[in-house]
Amino acid sequence: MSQPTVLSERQGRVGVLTLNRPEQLNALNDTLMDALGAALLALDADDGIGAIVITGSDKAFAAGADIAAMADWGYMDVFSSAFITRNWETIRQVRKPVIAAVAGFAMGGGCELALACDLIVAAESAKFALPEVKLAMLPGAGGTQRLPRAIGKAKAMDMCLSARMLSAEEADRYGLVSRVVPSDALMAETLKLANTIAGFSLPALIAIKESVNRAWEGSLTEGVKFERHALYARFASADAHEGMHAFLEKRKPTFQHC
Ligand code: CO8
Repeated sequence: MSQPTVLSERQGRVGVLTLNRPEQLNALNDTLMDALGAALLALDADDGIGAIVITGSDKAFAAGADIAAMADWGYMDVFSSAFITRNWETIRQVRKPVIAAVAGFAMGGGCELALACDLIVAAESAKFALPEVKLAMLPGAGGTQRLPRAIGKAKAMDMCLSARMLSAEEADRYGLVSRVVPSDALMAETLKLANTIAGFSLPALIAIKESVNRAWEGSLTEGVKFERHALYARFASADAHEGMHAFLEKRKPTFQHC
C-alpha cells in the first residue's frame, strides 16, 4: 500500500500536517497538494482546532514542485487541469492561522508554500530559494508576487533571477521568516507558538488574519476601513467582553470562541 503523502495529527487545539514524500525531498505533486488541501479544509472546519502547522522532514520542508511529474507536460495539460489554481490555492481559503515549520530545503514551490502560510518558523538548518530560473521556469505558485511583498523588490529580484539561496539567518534578517529557532527545537518551539495562538479567541484570530491580509493586498485607505469594521465587530463578541473583563478582574480569560 502506498504511503499517505500528508500525515495529519492533532495536538490539543493544534492540527499538524507533515509532508511525507521523504525520498523525493517532499517534492510537491498533485496527489500531495490534493491531500494537503483536503487536510487543511478539514482542520479549518474543525471547531476543536485553533491553529494549523505545516512541516516537512529535517532535510527538506519541500524541494519544490515535482519536476519529474511536470517535465513532459504541455500547455493544454496545465490549462485543462487548472494546475496551481485547483489545489495550490486551497490554502487561501483557510481562515485559521497557518504556520510553516521549516527545516532544510524550502525551494521553488516549497518556498512558495511556506510564503503562503501566515507565519514561518525556520530551523537554523532552513534554506530558502526560488531556483526555477535554472529550469527555464518561473516561480509560478505565487512566488513572484508574495516574495517582493515579503522582502522587497531588490532582494526578491536577486532570489528569482540568480537563484540565490538564503540561509535561515539571512531569511530572518530580510523579513522572510517570523522566527529562527535551533534545529533540534523546531517542532517544540513551533508547537509552543501554535498553542499560544490557538488559546486565543478564534473569531479574533480570524479577524486579525483577514485585516493583516488586507494590508498585504490592498491600499492603506481600504485597509484602515476594513480594520475599523473588524474592530467594531469585536464588540459583538462574547470573547472580547470576557477578555477585557478578565483583565480588569486580574484573572485568566475563558474564551468560548464566539
Ligand atoms: N522534483 C522531483 N524530485 C526531486 C525534486 C523536485 N523538485 N527535488 C529533489 N528531488 C529528488 C531527486 O531527484 C532525488 O531523487 P533520486 O534519489 O530518485 O535521484 C531525491 O529527490 C534526492 O535529491 P538529491 O539527490 O538531488 O538531493 P541533494 O541533497 O543532492 O540535493 C536539492 C538537494 C539541492 C534540494 C536538489 O534536490 C535540488 O536542487 N532539487 C530541485 C530544486 C528545484 O529546482 N526546485 C524547484 C522546482 S520547480 C518549482 O518548484 C516551480 C515550478 C513552476 C511553478 C509551479 C508551481 C509549483
